[in-house]
Amino acid sequence: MQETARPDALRAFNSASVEQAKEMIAACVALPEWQQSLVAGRPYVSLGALLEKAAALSERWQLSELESALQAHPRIGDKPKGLSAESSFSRQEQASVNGHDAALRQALSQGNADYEARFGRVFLIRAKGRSGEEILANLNQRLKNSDADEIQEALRQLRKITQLRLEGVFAR
Ligand code: 2AL
Repeated sequence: MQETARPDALRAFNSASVEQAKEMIAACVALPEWQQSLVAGRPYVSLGALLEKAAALSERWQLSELESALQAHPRIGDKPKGLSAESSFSRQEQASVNGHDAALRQALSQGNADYEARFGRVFLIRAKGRSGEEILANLNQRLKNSDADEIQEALRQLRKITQLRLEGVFAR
C-alpha cells in the first residue's frame, strides 16, 4: 500500500490539547488507555515513530482489551450504521462485503452465529482488501482454533485494524 504521510495531521496531533489529540485517534480503537498512552508519548518526530509506538502499546493487549474494543466493530456483513467515525471506518473496510449476493450474506450470517456460539464474542477480521468469500473461508478455518489460539488471532486482527485506521488519520 502506498501511503503519503500528512505532516499537517501529525503536527496538529503533536500540538493539540490532550482531549483534542485523543479525539483524533479515538475511532482507531475503543480503548481509552491505549489512546491516553499514545497521546502521552507526544511529540512524535515522524509518522513512523507514531506507528511504532502505537504498535508497541498494542502488544500489551489481552482478552479484556479485545472484548472492550469489539464494541466498535460491527459484525462482518452487518452494515455499520451511524455517523460516527468508527462507523465510517467500518463501512469502508467492509465495502467488499456489502451488496454481495444473498447466498454469501446468508453464509456469513450463519458463520458469525456459529463463531459467537463457539467463542462468545463477535468474529473479528481486518476486512479491508478481503473479498466476502475470503472472509467466510477465514471464519470457517478459525472456528477450528483452540480458545487460546483464537484469542491471539483476534488480537492480531485488532492490531491490524487499529494500525490501518491510524494510517487513515495520519496518511493517505
Ligand atoms: C470489522 C470492521 O468493522 N472493520 C474490519 O476490518 N473488521 N469488523 C469485524 N467484525 O471484523
